[in-house]
Amino acid sequence: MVLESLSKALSETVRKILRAPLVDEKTIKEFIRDIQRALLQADVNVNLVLQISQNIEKRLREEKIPQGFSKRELLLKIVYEELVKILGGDVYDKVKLPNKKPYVIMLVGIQGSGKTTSAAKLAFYYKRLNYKVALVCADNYRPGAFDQLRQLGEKIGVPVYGERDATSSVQIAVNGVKKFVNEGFEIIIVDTAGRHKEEKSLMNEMREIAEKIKPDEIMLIVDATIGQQAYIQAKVFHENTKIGSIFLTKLDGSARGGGALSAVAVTGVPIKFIGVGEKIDEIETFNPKRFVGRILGLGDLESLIEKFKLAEYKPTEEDANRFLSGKFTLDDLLTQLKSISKMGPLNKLIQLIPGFSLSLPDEFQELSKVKIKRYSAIIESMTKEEREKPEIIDRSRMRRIAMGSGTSIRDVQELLEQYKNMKKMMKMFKRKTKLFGKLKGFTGV
Ligand SMILES: Nc1nc2c(ncn2[C@@H]2O[C@H](COP(=O)(O)OP(=O)(O)OP(=O)(O)O)[C@@H](O)[C@H]2O)c(=O)[nH]1
Ligand SMILES: [Mg+2]
Repeated sequence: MVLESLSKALSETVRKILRAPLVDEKTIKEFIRDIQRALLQADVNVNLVLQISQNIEKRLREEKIPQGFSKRELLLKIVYEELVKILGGDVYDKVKLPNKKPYVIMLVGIQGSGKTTSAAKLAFYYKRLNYKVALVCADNYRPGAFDQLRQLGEKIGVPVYGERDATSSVQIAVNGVKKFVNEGFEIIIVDTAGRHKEEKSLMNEMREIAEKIKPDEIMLIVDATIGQQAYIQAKVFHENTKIGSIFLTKLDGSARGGGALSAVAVTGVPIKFIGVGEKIDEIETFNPKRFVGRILGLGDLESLIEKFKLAEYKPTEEDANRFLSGKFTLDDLLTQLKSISKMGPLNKLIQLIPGFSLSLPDEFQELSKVKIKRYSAIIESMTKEEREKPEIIDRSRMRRIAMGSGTSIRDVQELLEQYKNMKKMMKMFKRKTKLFGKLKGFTGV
């Protein structure tokens, strides 16, 4: 798996704390020291490591253990959250699929960082999500750059634009984007050159291309094997052209990947993808929460975190009002699904309605964990438009959504059906609650 050594060290540490008969000061100190050691070995910046350990200790001192939880569980939750934080935290939750057409992605990065390989991986990734994708090779420095991309494009059936003997890479980029926009392509990925005599001329060229083609997203490609040095690279690029996302390559087998990940996350730019091998399908979307769950090697971690969330969940008046206003969009459903487990927030909300002691109907109760995951993935694979107007989801959109979420068309249909029922239920609740007059019960929850 990615970052094998870090993962091994961390999961070992976690197992140790799980086995410890007693979680006292000494065990905790040792636990934190083990984590420090693992992070340092993965080339995470020393100051960052110190900061994490201080945060963990401070939070352990200050946070009360919620009822029904043990100190051990609280400790794990804090460690999980602090690690997620250094990898970008909730930034990922805001990362969406391109929802504008055409959508132009410009790749930048230094020589050998993996731009061309990643361009093809991205094309493959989006093509599988049923987008009409094209590639532009704006690298006229390296002979063979065009051929490299063309061969990759051929493999995945994606057209590649390039020009031989052209003198201006800016012009190639402009021509390529124009051509593919005219031909109705939805995602156009522009590969650029990394080979320049000096940094300044590279930055100038990137700026010039960006000014001319006005990409919707500039994606920085960074080689993870350079470890925490990745910070300087990300910073310099970010200052010159506004970077919208990061693709971290060569995380497979890189012992310093943890350093690279945490270093680029400091820029505040979301890490969208990671490269985990040379092959075209060796690309993964990056989600700090999922990632930390994996490297901590604790299968149950996610459910533990969910349990905490649930215990901490307090519906706001706004939640309640929206819930009852009948404006229950797929985005609302997604939010609910994310915090729901069996006796989730929906139930809590309903119990707040004065005069309502009834529990939820079966179809709410029976949302199993697997289904919640599946439903969330399905909604996450929808565009903004689809979430707002689910009625536009026809069969071809269903197919795309199913592929994007790793589910089947039937699953998508089922989700939409469930959603419709829930929406109906909301309306019914609304009518009923009217009978009970004002919803005073919601305040001061
Ligand atoms: N192991 C591994 N190798 C990768 C990954 N991504 C790219 N590479 C390799 O890195 C090397 C450089 O990749 P390129 O895509 O040509 O890099 P580039 O940034 O386009 O290079 P220039 O165009 O010369 O600036 C190639 O050997 C790729 O196979 C990855 O995720 N894992
Ligand atoms: Mg290249």
